[in-house]
Amino acid sequence: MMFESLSERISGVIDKLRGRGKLTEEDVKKALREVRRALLEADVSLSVVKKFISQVREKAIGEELWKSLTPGQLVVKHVKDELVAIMGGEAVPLEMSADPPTVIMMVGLNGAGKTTTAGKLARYLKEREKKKVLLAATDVYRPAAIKQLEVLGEQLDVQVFQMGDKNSPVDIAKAAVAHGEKEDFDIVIVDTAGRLQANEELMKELEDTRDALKPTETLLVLDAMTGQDAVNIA
Ligand SMILES: Nc1nc2c(ncn2[C@@H]2O[C@H](COP(=O)(O)OP(=O)(O)O)[C@@H](O)[C@H]2O)c(=O)[nH]1
Ligand SMILES: [Mg+2]
Repeated sequence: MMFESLSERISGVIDKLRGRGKLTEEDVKKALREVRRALLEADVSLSVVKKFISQVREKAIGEELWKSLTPGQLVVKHVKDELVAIMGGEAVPLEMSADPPTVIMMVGLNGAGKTTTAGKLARYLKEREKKKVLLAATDVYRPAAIKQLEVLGEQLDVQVFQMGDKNSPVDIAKAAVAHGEKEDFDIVIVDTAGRLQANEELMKELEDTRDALKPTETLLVLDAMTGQDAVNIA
């Protein structure tokens, strides 16, 4: 969502350049100023923005961009290349445990999309990677959270492990992993309850679950609108 509005703004700046023939150095500077403002308003950190702008400017000036016949396209290319570089370039594959099942724990704030993402991940691992996946329902706090996961599991034809809401999340998670071992599951995705960082008791419980499970991967699910506070949540 964040990158949609950001990319719209950047496209707007670029379109202004694209429509014209030759550009002056001043045109390019002005466009980069607008890109800079768009990035800052999208909550990209100042140091990242500075680096981004200076990289694009360096490349653009190196090519004497404003003398080119299609300067707009070149600016688009540089902006895009740099955005991809900032976003981390390549995707990192999920780490699989040498001793199955691989345990993946979904963490993140209330409503961030943990359960939805657990479902998407389960489908991906099942269909693309041909893995036997178990979903574990450990959100015992929100009414209907278990049901939500069960409905997802049914839609995806993925087994859901649950023990109702009378057991502790740690116990349910441990039992789910034991079940996964016994039944030869490749992967157990543990859907946890939402966490507000301010809530110390719940944070502690999440840490206990992590310590008990020693998950292969812990995935932090964030809303794209979170911005720089994401660093604090992590
Ligand atoms: N637009 C949008 N909505 C999402 C996305 N992921 C989840 N949601 C919605 O956000 C709400 C909370 O999602 P849920 O997975 O239950 O969050 P959880 O509390 O972290 O488990 C639900 O209404 C979802 O339909 C997403 O990628 N895009
Ligand atoms: Mg949930």
